[in-house]
Amino acid sequence: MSGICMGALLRRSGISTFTVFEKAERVGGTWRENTYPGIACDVPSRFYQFTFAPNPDWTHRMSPGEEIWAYFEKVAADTGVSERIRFATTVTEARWTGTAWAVTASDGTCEEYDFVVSATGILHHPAYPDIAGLESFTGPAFHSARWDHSLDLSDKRVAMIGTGSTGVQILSDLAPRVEKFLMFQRTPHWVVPLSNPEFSALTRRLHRRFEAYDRFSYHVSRKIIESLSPALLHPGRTRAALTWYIRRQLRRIADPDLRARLTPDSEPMCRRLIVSPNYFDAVQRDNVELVTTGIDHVEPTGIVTTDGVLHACDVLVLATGFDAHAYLRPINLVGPDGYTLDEAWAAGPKAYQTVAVPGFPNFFLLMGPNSPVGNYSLTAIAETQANYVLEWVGRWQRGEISSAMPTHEATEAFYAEVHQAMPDTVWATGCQSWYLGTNGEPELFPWAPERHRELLGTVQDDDFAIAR
Ligand code: N01
Repeated sequence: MSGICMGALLRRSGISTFTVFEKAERVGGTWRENTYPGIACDVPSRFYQFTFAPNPDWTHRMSPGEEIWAYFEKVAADTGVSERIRFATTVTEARWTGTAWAVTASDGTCEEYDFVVSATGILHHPAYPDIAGLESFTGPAFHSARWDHSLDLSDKRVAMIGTGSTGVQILSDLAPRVEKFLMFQRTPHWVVPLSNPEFSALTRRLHRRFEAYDRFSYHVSRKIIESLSPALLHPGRTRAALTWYIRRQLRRIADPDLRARLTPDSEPMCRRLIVSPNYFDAVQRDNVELVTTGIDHVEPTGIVTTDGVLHACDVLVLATGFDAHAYLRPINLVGPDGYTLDEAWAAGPKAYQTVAVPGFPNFFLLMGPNSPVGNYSLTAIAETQANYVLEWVGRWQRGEISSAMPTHEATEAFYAEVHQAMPDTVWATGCQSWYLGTNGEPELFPWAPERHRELLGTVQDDDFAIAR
């Protein structure tokens, strides 16, 4: 998604001398990799699109994954980015030569580029649980991002480990269509129900006919989502009201025992808030069993919990999330004097204002560390960051710079502010989640998304070491 965004903005500014390296055969990133049943975006579609590529044809308030994937393929084709993509090619190394980046790829090529932009996404390295005996299971077993569509699950007992956003969507879609659904929950998550109405033909026609109306809808959706940011960022009335509302939703669970087992002991929104139109109905179905006893090991025929009970199943789904801290690694990024990204990030990923790393000239990240990902629209963040990168590329084109990288001082100053602001945020109220970095601090942007736009709206020359 972010690579398409960068490519499209480059092309719009008249630059075609770039290559997008894509490890797979098609574009789409997370929407290509994740095709599990029930996949949809939990950010309203009107706001989960690029401002330069409005889509009047979204079918739902929160459209299904397949539709989003088709949207990104269309954007890539319409903007001419597709022509610049080298498919089925993995970048293995990018090494600074002193004047440019030598990029080595799996097709045996090594080419020089003036800039390297990492647009590798956040959630693309599946995390597999370390559970004894997992490989001994004799039925199909797969990660949610590697769904096996060849299977007919209608007469199967499906066991799923993991109850995050992915697990909730899978359960909600699949439970009515299988014989039995066993959901293994380690920690309950907060879930908020939100209806997902279909857009009428008239609405779609209006969006098609009046682009201004589409732009208006984008900004309204953005405003609504941004109006909730005080709840995430500061203790106070907005957080209290939203917390109260989210907690109340559990009343939809009729059985007090089930309700108790589904009630998290962390603050709502401390982990990513799960949005689902039908989870509360699905989890109360007769063919759904919630297992909250810890998993001891897996046997050929099922999962054994710590109380010694064997939960027999035919198919095992691992909805166990992703390694969200790898970013572009294992690509070997080597800056001047052989300084590597692994060295720079030995104590955890860090980026100046989310987009650049000291020691690596003309290198930028989209969706880098501390980007305001939360429950926000990633397309909007990518666009902000890609426009920032474009500003540097423009300077280079005009001959104003030959290279630029943020200083250590500016990066540390940014992190001093991050550390100061973070304790007030709901993400720091004490819960485990993929938001947390190795130092235990959320790797998020501790201010409103508007501030991210403001920060990246102007290039601060003083924060950079610039070679002319
Ligand atoms: O992953 P997660 P996800 N034994 O890390 C459990 C985005 N997304 O794929 O809670 C037992 O949230 C783990 O348990 P616990 C979105 O940003 C967006 O669901 O850590 N359980 C947890 O329940 C989201 O936040 C959409 O105790 C184990 C689950 O696995 C992000 O992707 C849709 C375990 C992992 O939850 C990741 O969501 C889907 C073990 N050993 C996803 N190991 C949209 O709609 C892990 N777990 C846009």
